[in-house]
Amino acid sequence: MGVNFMRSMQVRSKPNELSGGFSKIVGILAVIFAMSAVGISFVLLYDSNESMTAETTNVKEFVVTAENWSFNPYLITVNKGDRVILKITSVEGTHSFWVPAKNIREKLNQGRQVVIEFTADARGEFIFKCGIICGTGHNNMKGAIVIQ
Ligand SMILES: [Cu+2]
Repeated sequence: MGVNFMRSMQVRSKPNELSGGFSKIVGILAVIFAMSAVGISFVLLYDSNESMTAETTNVKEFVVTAENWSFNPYLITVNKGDRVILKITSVEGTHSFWVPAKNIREKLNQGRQVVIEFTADARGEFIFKCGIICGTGHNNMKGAIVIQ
């Protein structure tokens, strides 16, 4: 009887060992998960801090082309406070990029990129247009910078 009892204990102890091993794995996984969760939250915290500081120094870059007789894109939308970089190239003819309200006026020679940089300091819609009489469609060469 005693031997049988021991055997049954041994038999019983086997699944216990197995489940013990299993719970060890679960434990290790839980630790790994917890550590990675802490790591992820650190990353999130770091990221949110970064985006918080970036709100005042957000850089918005646009590649703009001018041709006969349009700008592409003709609508440039940014947020107030953004640092705006416009990389403008005429791909056809000689034009200019003129923002009367912002005192910006740059000649666009074909194939030569002009970089205009400014801070969007006031909300509004600022019309830009070609400032060089460039042909029959000259008056159509306009667009807007929307600062919201
Ligand atoms: Cu023009």
